[in-house]
Amino acid sequence: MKQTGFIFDLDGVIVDTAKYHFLAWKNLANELGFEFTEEQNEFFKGVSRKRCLEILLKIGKVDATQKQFDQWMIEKNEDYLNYIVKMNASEILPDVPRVLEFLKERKIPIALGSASKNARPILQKVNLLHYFDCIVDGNNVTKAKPNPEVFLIAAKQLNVASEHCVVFEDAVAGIRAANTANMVSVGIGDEKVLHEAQFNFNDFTEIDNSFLERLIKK
Ligand code: B16
Ligand code: MG
Repeated sequence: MKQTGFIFDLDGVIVDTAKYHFLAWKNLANELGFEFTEEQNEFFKGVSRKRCLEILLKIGKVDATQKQFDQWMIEKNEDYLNYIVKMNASEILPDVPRVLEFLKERKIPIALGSASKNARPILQKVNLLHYFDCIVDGNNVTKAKPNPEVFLIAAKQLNVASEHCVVFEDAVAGIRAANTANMVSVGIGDEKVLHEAQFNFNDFTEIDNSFLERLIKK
């Protein structure tokens, strides 16, 4: 039997940091004189910080010099980090620890594959860092999802063939990245949005141990 590897996205899969990203982008939008809604924030999920700011400025019809752009990137992240420092294990999404523990007990390699450059401190804050054999995040990639780079690097670091990797994702771009990498894609969230995934669940409470066993033996 071939070794199976599991790759988890962070935001929207392990923790709900989308609400903090939203608040930080909203604060910046308000400072620049326009509104930013939760509906608009949906399009920011799984998208890099730089790309998010480009979209935000388009929404607000704001032109920026390179210097302003860089400054606003820093400002948004500092604001975001002020929310992150207050995070704790209570913010882990339901049943994530059970799934991680189940895989760990079976010595299954586990990776994080996230667009965030703050992945490590967040995992540390919620006390989950020790589950991960490798962390691949926004600091390690040059091409954003839907490019499969983040997951391909993770598979390589886990020393598992791509076709034997399982990816949990909440963003369409992430599902596409997993499919392009020839990995098993599991959508976490709205099935209508994530219909390109091979499997769909609202959250990890719907994923039982027998399903995980099946993925391991695939
Ligand atoms: P940062 P994921 C993504 O995380 C978020 O979904 C996205 O909204 C955010 O802009 C991106 O990380 C970059 O985050 O500003 O912390 O580097 O879903 O890929 O885990
Ligand atoms: Mg995500």
